[in-house]
Amino acid sequence: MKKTDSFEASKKTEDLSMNTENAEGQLLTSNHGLPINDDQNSLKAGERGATLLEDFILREKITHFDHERIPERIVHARGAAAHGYFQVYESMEKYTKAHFLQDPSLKTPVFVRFSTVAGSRGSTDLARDVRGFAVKFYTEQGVYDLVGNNIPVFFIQDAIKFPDLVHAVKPEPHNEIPQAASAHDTFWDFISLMPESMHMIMWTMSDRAIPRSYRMMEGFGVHTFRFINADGKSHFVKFHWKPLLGVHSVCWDEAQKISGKDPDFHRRDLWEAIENGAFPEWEFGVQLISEDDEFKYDFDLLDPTKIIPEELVPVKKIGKMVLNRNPDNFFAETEQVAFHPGHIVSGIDFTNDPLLQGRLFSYTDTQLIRLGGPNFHEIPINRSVAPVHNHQRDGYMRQTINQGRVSYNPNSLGGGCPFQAKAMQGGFQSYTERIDGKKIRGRSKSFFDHFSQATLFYESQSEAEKQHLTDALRFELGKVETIAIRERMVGLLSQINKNLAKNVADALGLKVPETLEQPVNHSIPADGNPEDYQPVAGKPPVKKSEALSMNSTSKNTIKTRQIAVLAANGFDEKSLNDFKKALEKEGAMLTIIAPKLGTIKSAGGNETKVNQSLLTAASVLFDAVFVCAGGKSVETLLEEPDAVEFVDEAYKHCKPMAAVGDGVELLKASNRIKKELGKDTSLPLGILVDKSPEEFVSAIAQHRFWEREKKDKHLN
Ligand code: HDE
Repeated sequence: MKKTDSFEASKKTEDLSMNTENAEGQLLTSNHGLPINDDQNSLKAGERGATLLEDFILREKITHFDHERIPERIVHARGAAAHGYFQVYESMEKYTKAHFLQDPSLKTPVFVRFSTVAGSRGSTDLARDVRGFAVKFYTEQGVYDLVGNNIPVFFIQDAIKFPDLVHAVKPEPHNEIPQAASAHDTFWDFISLMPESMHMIMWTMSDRAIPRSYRMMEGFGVHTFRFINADGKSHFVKFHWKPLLGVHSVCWDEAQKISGKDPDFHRRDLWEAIENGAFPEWEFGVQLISEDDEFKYDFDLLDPTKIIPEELVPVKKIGKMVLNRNPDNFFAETEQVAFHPGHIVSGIDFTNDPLLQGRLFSYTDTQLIRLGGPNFHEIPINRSVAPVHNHQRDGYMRQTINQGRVSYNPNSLGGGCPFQAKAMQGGFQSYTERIDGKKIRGRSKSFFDHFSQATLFYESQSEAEKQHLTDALRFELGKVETIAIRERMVGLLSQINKNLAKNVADALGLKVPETLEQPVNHSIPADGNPEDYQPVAGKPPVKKSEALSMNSTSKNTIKTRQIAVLAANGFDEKSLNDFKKALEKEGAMLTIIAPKLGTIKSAGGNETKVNQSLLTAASVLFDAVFVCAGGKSVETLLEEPDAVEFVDEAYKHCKPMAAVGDGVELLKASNRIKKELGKDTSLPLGILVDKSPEEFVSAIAQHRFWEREKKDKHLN
């Protein structure tokens, strides 16, 4: 029995089981149930003759194959997903009547898809990109989709700019280059003309855009939504997912190398964690703002380029989500799942955020082309566990067999069924928001402060994070060929933070203009007066926000961390066993890496299985490195350039490393480490020689020792 089977079968799992198929012990058949006798040869006129048109078995097989592909998602094409459940900690009745947020004993099934945005279906997981974080709750009152990202703001304020943004970031249309990368001219051309994107750019240039794992990312609903309680009272709400493993990232050099060594790194990581029973968990958090406080802040709650700092409105953790089952079939589930921010339940409602309003149109529309028609809600993964009764009928691939002659409302022939649901029966009622105003194409002035929260984000970062963000901009703009685009970007960055602009400009061979002119906003109507559309200088809502820095994330666990153990024949069994025991006790996963596959013999003559050879393993795929003691083992490893490169790279990427006994000799074979070890008697941060396994556990929990990196002089 698979570990995941031991978990309580959820309602959705039962529902899906009606459509699952298992061929174990069965005869091969055609799609129409005819047992097939020969699946190796087509029907021919004579042994060497032409294939006959009559061969319905061949034709069925090839025709189905020819039609196997559907269009990939226009954005978020590359993804991975898992099943699980959500449970609220205490009733949220005071704020919302949403049924799944009332009863702490209720487990609501969920299906969650994580994704990158720009790359195509086969692109690398480690692109510098936003990650999608889409959750489908199969509630007893219908499907609720929380279609969020791992970054709490967005590039643009109005849905009408979305096709422009996506065209700019996708591979350039003349040569389809580059794949899954924003480091090219069209993206930065667009961005450099759109000051409203600056806050999001700070996030996407930070290490948040290269997560260590989907399991170590935050999720955000981005827009402000509404909670509505049974009395019809509304609260504004922002949604958060907080991973229990903390928020962690890799570094850019590593990301680029992982893309070559294992482009499925995140997909594999999610899959393996669940198969191993290390179920990923997130706490669900809400920031609640009363209706009366709508205009209390310097920023507009409807502006999706703004956060509400947690210092102003704390995140209240109201529940937990656990992912405990991998999909049975990637296409049927992960590919065919159709999310839509408009799939909501009573107790939750929208606001007038103009980005959200546009999304409410887009998602159903895109499923119509992607999944081929209006019945995509009947596909098993999309099917509601709450019963569905209405007068919608027919269309391609209709599955439901509606009985009776009535498909209209009002009707008397069907006894008036199905009945409209009263509010107390869960009938959805839109929030009766008062709207007074002229019909205009325009944007509220309250959306015009484009820089203060970008500054807040930058200034809330740790030194190492600032350095990485600076380097990311240097990399991305360094790949841009048009000098004028780079110059415009330096101008915009100087509005955020002068040192940041200077450090980026230096690397690009540019100068920051002495006098900082207001940047021009090019996103204005043809007859608009540019003066009316200039960004306004706002004040950051708080000076610093700890929650914005990954440095302040929880660093108290090494659960599921991947530890590389370098060893060869003659290794010291005791030191390996001591470390193995201590690390595995804390939930880490060890991989024994040796020059060749098979087994290695300890100095005492006992055999241990090798999990990977130096040829198939790579330092960038691990969180930490342990070098076993044992003179002969270390001697062998020293003769392997791949072993030396392994520790050298782990050092470069600031990973915790431990060596016991002669193991330190392998570390010293790396020039970088030797230089550092030679500096004084104390060891460089995160390098543990002849230390206890427990000290190694604490070092791994720190994730990285960024202090090892070279820093710019002017960072702040
Ligand atoms: Fe999406 N987005 N989006 N988006 N989005 C899609 O729907 C769109 C936006 C997000 O795993 C598409 O089924 C518009 C913000 C996720 O299947 C499409 C606008 C946020 C996913 C679409 C936005 C998201 C999508 C493409 C601006 C974070 C993947 C395929 C108005 C809050 C869901 C599809 C999955 C997917 C449109 C902006 C998140 C075309 C028009 C902001 C996680 O409908």
